[in-house]
Amino acid sequence: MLKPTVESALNLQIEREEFSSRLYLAMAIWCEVKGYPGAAEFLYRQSDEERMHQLKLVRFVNDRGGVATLHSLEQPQAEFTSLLELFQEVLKHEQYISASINEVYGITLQEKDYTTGNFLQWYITEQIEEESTMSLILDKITLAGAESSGMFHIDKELGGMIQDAVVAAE
Ligand code: OFO
Repeated sequence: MLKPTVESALNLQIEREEFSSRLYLAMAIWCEVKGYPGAAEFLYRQSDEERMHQLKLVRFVNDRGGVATLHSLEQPQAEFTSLLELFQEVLKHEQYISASINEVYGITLQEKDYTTGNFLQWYITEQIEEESTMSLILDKITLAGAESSGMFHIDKELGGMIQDAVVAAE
């Protein structure tokens, strides 16, 4: 049975994962409309992944005798000045989510809820991977400079990252 402090921390994380999914959806839409199809595919996929992260938490809370709750969410940022600014926001958001997961993990330690702490390890590892992928992308965009030919190649590369992930999953 989940303690109320752990249950409410997990519910807050559910809200944040749902917001992440909506934020990446808004970003994917911006990329698609602005002519970055590769980046759009990448972000649509990220949005789906965040939804999966949310669902995994929802199922865990319910399985452990708690009740997953949903909240209303603020509207995500939908306008960006460039692909560079957009991915700067992505990295900032991932860092914020990592801090949030660490906070929830800290609460499980305080409450001696090692089962939930163990469950959260998956999220901790996932955040390390996501932060490193996003900062790699950001480095590439920065190196490519603002020219449209550089952005064209970055966009193709982002589209290719999706193909690689699909092949790896098969
Ligand atoms: Fe939910 O994986 Fe990052 O944010």
